[in-house]
Amino acid sequence: MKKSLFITIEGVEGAGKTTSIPVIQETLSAYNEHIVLTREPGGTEVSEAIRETLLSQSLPAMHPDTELLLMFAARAEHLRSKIEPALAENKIVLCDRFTDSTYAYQGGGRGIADSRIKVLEKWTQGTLCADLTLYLDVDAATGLARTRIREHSDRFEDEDIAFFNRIRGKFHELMAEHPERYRLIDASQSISEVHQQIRDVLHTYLKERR
Ligand code: T5A
Repeated sequence: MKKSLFITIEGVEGAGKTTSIPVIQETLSAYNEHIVLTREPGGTEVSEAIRETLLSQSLPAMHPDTELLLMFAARAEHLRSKIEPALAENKIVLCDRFTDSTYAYQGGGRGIADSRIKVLEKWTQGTLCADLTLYLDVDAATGLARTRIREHSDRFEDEDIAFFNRIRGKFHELMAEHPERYRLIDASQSISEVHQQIRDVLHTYLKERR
């Protein structure tokens, strides 16, 4: 049985992705202790440099096409130098956001057509896609309220609520399109309830793979 797994975590800002990572790692380690934790945009030195540009508030606004191409530039580097080698070594790759975020943010949020994103997805990823996507669902206002207690925001967090409502709507479309890999987590619940849902979903998923 193949031990490598590519798992992505998705959701609007403040859904609780980062907070859930230790629970996900701990649950997965019973299956395969070789886990590579990474994130997008970012994950490698070059991709993290691109991330800084993407999230920077000190630069003037960038065109949505530029934003889209930078996301995929960061992803190409991340795939070639980190994700693909780890999967080839039978490791689990656990990635905080991946291409579904591009469909949600640059597609749903910025209005770029899916067909244009698909071209770049195919070019960059070929047939590689996540085995499992944990989608943490919370309404945009609740998620944003959780992040807005932070001292600093980034370029995306400064967008208005309509932008994040479109993003959540797009995640729901993606979930309907890919029921085989999407698992819905109700992220409006308390942190401990969210973590229990994640454990349950992962245990069921891993059991089905055995
Ligand atoms: N992006 C990314 C694109 O536009 N296109 C792309 O292709 C990709 C890959 C990345 C940005 O880039 C965009 C999307 C993003 O805007 P980021 O900083 O990585 O920037 O943004 P996020 O991934 O959204 O990180 P956040 O920290 O904002 O959200 P998380 O990780 O979902 O939330 P988390 O876990 O940090 O929690 C936030 C706060 O809420 C509390 C936590 O304690 C924390 O204080 N919290 C809860 N409180 C109550 N109940 C719960 N259930 C809670 N869960 C967490």
